[in-house]
Amino acid sequence: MARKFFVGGNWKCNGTVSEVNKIVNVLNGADVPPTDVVEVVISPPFVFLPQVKAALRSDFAVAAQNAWVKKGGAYTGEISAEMLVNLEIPWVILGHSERRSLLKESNEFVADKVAYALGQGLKVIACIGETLEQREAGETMTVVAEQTKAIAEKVKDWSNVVLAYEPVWAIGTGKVASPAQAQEVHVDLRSWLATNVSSEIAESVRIIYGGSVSGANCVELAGQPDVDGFLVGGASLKPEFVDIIKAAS
Ligand code: G2H
Repeated sequence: MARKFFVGGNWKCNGTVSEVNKIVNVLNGADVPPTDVVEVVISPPFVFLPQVKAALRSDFAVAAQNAWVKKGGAYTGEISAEMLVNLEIPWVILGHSERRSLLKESNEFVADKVAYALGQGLKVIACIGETLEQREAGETMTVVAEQTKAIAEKVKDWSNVVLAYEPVWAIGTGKVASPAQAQEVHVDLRSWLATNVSSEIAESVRIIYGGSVSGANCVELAGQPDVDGFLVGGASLKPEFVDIIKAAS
């Protein structure tokens, strides 16, 4: 079965009420390919989730940028998967490299979060990717495989998982991976999944690319057979995000 193109907009820790309204207005007025061609998911900061969900066009979905690793309770400052489900937020981004590096989220912790969120009925954009140091040491696939293995050990049903390959050196730096670099890792990752999980999952799971995706580079990246979409940061706050969605067609 063909993998449907997926475009996520990760707003990270950005926005005000009026900026959010402006971006949503641009998205709502955009002429984009239909939902059988592209799945679009917008991920604002937690505090704007209800506002965005209420105002956003119905063919786009919303995602949280994180969720707590288990049932809520005495965890000050955290947001539980149950709360997201209660608010009818269908998606969550987990394991973003900014959380792995700045907040020291380990492979195991991320995997526990992925498993818990899936268990609560959320769909998960699970992020993986190597640092520049690891790439230069020839460790890209080792790192990406370890991150994926931690998830694979705790997740059996991959139907609600999208894997986002985001090389850390390309994130917010303007240094996008070349289409060939992205394709190479996506192919290796798919082959790792075929060997270590199953050939069906390797074939069906969407592997999207993230890291300085823009209106200028999205078409060539989208042309790679194993690039099933994008997780977009900086450019998702700008009108060019619409061009990135259109790269699906
Ligand atoms: C990678 C990406 C979105 P940017 O973090 O997840 O951000 O497109 O700004 O590099």
